[in-house]
Amino acid sequence: MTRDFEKGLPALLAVLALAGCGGGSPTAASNMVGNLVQASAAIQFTPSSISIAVGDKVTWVFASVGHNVTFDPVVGVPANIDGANSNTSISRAFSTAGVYAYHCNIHPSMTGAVLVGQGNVVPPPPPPPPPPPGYSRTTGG
Ligand SMILES: [Cu+2]
Repeated sequence: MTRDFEKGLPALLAVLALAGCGGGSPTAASNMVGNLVQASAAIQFTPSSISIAVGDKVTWVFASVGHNVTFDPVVGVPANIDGANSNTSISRAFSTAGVYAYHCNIHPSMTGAVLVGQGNVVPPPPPPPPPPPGYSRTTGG
């Protein structure tokens, strides 16, 4: 008969499962969540424009060709990413709503823009209107 074997199999599988899940290490990539712009070897920023909420960060991912991120000088703009950056990732936070155009000094045809708080992010709903002034609860009886 195979009944005893079948009865024991679930217990055996449970033991194996417990023994096997000891080393679950979480991926440590919380710094790189979303809002990535690739500064590619093909001499372009991808995507060329990115929309974020106020206070969010954008991370530029520089490939093998050196690039920089030089912002137009407008109010609220973060610091430029100067020099020739390759094989690295550099972030900037945007704490002021606005449109921040930028380019690469080395390759003037490389342009991009960061749209901060420009409507892609759903705003909180407005508060409910107050009840009309004449409203009263005297409908009893
Ligand atoms: Cu460049």
